[in-house]
Amino acid sequence: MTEADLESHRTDVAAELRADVRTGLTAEQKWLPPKWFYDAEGSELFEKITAVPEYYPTRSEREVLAARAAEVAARTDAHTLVELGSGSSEKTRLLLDALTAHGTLETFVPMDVSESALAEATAAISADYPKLEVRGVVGDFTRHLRLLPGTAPRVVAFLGGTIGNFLPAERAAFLRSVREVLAAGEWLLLGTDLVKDRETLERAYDDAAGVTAAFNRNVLRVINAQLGADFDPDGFDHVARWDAGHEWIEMRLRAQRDTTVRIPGAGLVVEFAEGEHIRTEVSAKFRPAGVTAELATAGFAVERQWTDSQQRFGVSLARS
Ligand code: AVJ
Repeated sequence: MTEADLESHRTDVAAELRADVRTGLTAEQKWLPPKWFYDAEGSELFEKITAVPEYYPTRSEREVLAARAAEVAARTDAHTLVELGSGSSEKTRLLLDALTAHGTLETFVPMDVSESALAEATAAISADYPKLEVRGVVGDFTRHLRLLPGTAPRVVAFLGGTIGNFLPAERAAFLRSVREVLAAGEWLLLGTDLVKDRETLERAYDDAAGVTAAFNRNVLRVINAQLGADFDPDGFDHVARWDAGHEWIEMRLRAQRDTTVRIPGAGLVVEFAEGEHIRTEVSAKFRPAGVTAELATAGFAVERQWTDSQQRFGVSLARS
């Protein structure tokens, strides 16, 4: 992107945050979209979450990718690897190594809403893979998919279980939109966290060191910084609950007392009663057969499906 593009992108992003805050914080049941966690600080906190002992998804997915990356390369003959929500692109190296060794890869396209995380990742990958063309895209993968460059066949990797952060209807729409930008014979590599016991799940989202709690509260700091709000993040408790009916983890921020928050950038004054919460994230967990069915509905055929040795996390390779 040029500086002018970046600048108009930032304006876009600010307007979107304002709209999301207005919609979410004036709703009967208050909520905020999880993508606003990820400013520079939030992206760093997420990286720290991936290292806490309770948060297994990153390690479980890495185990699958380490075991299967060569098979992904052999089956897909990918010329382009696109990574949606790439963050630090750390697990992606397993794929880049395999695809480079296979000899077909030309271009890597990491896409992320976090400009800082993307800049760091792009620089690091370029340095380590000098023959690879690296084309970072700052953008929201729910809206900017059409911008994806690279020659076919492309593999679009959507890892980490981030698909679980969509609500079911958004998830269906998203998978369809990915299918629509791909030509027949291109690929989606999808990471999905799997349904398991409540204790393991709730611990993963409420670690003893409090990193996830800080990550959750960070969304209030983002709103303070971007919209001039006066949230006291420490006045909200971090809550993570397994919802067995929906099969998702729900993260909330719960007001410790009656609170009035001013959000001038959104033209809002928001009242919280003691105990009232903002839903800040859902993280859906999946069953392998359900993933296959949802992908089929979107127009993908699952060719391979893998899990780690403890069957905690799934990775599906699907053909469009
Ligand atoms: C963005 C999907 C990787 O839902 O597990 C981690 C974000 N939230 N801890 C997830 C998150 C709380 C995460 N992913």
